[in-house]
Amino acid sequence: MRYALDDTIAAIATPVGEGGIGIVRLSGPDSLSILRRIFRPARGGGPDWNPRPRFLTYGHVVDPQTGQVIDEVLAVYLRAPFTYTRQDMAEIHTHGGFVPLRVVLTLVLAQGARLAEPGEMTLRAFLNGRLDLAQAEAVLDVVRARTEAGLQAALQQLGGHLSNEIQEARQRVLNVLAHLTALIDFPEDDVPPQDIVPELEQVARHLEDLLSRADRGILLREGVRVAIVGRPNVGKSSLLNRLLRHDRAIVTEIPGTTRDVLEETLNVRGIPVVVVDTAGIRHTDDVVERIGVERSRAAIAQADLVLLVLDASQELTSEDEAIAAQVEGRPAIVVLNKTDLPTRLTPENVPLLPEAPRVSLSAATGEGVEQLEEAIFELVTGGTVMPTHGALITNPRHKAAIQQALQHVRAAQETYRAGLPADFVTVDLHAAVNRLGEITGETVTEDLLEAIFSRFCIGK
Ligand SMILES: Nc1nc2c(ncn2[C@@H]2O[C@H](COP(=O)(O)OP(=O)(O)OP(=O)(O)O)[C@@H](O)[C@H]2O)c(=O)[nH]1
Ligand SMILES: [Mg+2]
Repeated sequence: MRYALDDTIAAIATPVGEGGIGIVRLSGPDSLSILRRIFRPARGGGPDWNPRPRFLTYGHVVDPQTGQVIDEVLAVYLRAPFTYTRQDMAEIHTHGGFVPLRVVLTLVLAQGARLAEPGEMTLRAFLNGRLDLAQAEAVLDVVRARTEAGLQAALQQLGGHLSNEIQEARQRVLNVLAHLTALIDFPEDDVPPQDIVPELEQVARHLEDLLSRADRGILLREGVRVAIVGRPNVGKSSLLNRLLRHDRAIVTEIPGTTRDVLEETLNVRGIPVVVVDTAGIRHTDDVVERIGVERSRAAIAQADLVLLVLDASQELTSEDEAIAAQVEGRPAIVVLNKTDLPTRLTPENVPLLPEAPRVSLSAATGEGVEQLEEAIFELVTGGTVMPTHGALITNPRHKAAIQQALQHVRAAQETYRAGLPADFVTVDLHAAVNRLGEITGETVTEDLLEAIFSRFCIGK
């Protein structure tokens, strides 16, 4: 990634494909002059065209070399610093097809703009102080949100909730540091006494509070993987379809119908749940089925939660037992399917996975499916409700930084209590300040920026 800020970058900001409109976006000092060269407003154009910032103007994109009309568009100029990147920007709203977008972009690049890297617009917003790092990451979380609850959490972070709390904690540590530094630098002067213990204790409590809700927040953002496993024909694919409320997987009475691993995302009370339907596990000589069975085993290993499906209308088989043995030790729910038929298995008489909750249901009628969703939610959240106040940590990077900052604050408290010299205490406090600064971006390496912004889409 290049960190040049003084050139003008451009990219297609809308997704590839057909749509009502598509947008080519520019950011940088030449945005307006490039727009002037290629855009001919329907009225009052020419090189002196002076668009009113933030107002759309109707007209045409014209190739200045050939005079050929490229597309009929709306164009807008956005004047620095009141823009996303805090630079001059322009947008050209073309017809939403791949060719008009590509031709307009090519023309913009021919006028001297450089093709933007992924996330480079947001990187500029960050480097120009429009957003801090946690807010910049929230932009991507908003785009990628898979549930409304996830979107809400991302919007809160974008609005600066998390940043404010982190800044507050960081400022408190900085105040303590300033006091200790004064003691070290001017030992003979009268530095007013300050009890740093309660101040650091408050910071530590605050960080602990944030951490206590982090796993919940990370769930909202990242979701969980749930693998549906069981021997052939017990109704795994029927259950997937039921959970999705549409027929995604092929269901037949032939054992071995599903031969590959299927993935779909569900919303279980705000948590994105990726459900994986697998091939029924059994010994088989069929090459394709055997590969499917291997993948099922891998799906168990990768899942956060396993649904072990049994056919309640039949006695347990050695295959059921063998599969249960593979699931042993992992978070799991035992699903007794086909309760619309006369049943032989009940939640009480199934000895497999004794620790796991049991849910009886019928994938055929839908009876009991809500209880399964309930059980999934309970298991992944520990049953507690989503916090509605205070900032929510949704990002493992932030969680790790807070954990480390907390350790340093705790270590500083220990050192201070032990009566060691002040500069021993300040080492840890400096480290805590730096860790907190990594969240909002005060202390940040180029590698970290690269890692964060390269995950963005081009044009964002
Ligand atoms: N009566 C009844 N039949 C069901 C139920 N769930 C599934 N079935 C039937 O059981 C058969 C197998 O269903 P599938 O969903 O294909 O089973 P599977 O576990 O995915 O099977 P494989 O892909 O072969 O491993 C089909 O004939 C379904 O209609 C149920 O709740 N009640
Ligand atoms: Mg199946």
